[in-house]
Amino acid sequence: KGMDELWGEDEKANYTDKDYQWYKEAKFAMFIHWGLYSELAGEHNGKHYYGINEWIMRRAAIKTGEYRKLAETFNPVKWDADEVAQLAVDAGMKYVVLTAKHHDGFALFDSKASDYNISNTPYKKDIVKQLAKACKKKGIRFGFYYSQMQDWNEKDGFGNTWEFDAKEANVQKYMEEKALPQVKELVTNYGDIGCIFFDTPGPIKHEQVLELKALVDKYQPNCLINSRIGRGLGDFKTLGDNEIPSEPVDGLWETCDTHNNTWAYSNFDFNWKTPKEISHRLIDVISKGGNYLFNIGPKGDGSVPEVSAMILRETGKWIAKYKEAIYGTEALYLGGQTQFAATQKGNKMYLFIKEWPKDNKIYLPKFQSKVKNAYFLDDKSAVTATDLTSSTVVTFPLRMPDPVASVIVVEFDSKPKLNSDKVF
Ligand code: H79
Repeated sequence: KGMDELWGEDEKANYTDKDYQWYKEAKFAMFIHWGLYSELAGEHNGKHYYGINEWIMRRAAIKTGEYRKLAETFNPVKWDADEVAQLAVDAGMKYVVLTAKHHDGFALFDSKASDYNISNTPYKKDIVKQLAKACKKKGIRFGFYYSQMQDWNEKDGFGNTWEFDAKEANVQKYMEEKALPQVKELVTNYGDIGCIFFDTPGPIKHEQVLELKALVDKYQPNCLINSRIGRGLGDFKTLGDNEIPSEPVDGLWETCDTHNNTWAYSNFDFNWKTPKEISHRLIDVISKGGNYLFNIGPKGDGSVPEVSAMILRETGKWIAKYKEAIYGTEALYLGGQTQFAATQKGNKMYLFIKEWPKDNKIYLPKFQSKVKNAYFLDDKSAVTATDLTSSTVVTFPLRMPDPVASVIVVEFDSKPKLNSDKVF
């Protein structure tokens, strides 16, 4: 219950008139959680904080005076924006979303609206500028995360209950003096912004959301805004953190997912998802019509944890092999099967086999469309797909399964259409 007040009651909007085709086709993207908290890496005053490290300021109840000292030592000399953008490309990701400002209030960009920003660190250089430029160079879109209400550094921001009195907070003043001016800087100084990930709208008022949205729309009319702007005014829906829906969702939506159990880097979390797990979660999301925003958490020195980078590059190899079945596809729901899932494009169904069936057979629900042809996507070797009275059975020859997931293409005489919406 306590957390409910952070999210607002209506974040369902996921329809928009903006130019969203690129977003619909993109499917896979990189989230980057990086900031002063990355320096702490899950540890404060000798105490270890397992779980989400970007919340360490609140979890350890660190006062602003002490937390701000992290800016004096923030010097991520190993950060290389081109390398990170290249990692996104290698992983098969089509856009990148960077925490321009998280709840701790520190901005990774040169801000005139608040001196609590990257310019006033030993590093000095504008990280948003570097990454926006690097993404453009690599041909992928750039977007940012911005915590519009929660700002633990400001007495008028929302959320810092351990140092300030919430009753005294003048949230409108904070919006006018920091959030709106900083968002204006972000949408005017860094070229095209593909999308914005706002977060934890909390007590934000309808008029405040309208003002924020109008500001973004004025300078970036096609920038897609997520539902966590609040009050049902987003262009696409952000599901709950790490949430994959059990059934298809219409409209534009995104699942954001951690690589381990924290968004920001922690020294104490080794629970990395494997390439197979990441691919399977991607399949789950795209078979229901969404985008998969997958997170990396660079260290305080700016380097991406090597194991995280290696796993993403490995995942990217599988994605590259089956790109036809991934990008630009639509949902095709075959029931909540764990063994397989599908996408579609034109008259083709792409059937992802996550667990190879022992009898080399998959029973699909009955299609109205007639099967014309079926084959493995990787080597084009033939597969038998037979229309039965109540199902379509796909039978394949003995072969080496792809250890991540194999993909079978089934071509129909028309757009794949199931006999019934009620499958299994
Ligand atoms: O940016 C990431 C998270 O920091 C952010 N959303 C994603 C994208 C987020 N905002 N709110 N939450 C996550 C909910 C956080 C709840 C908790 Fe906690 C934080 C539960 C456990 C840690 C607060 C602090 C309650 C207990 C400790």
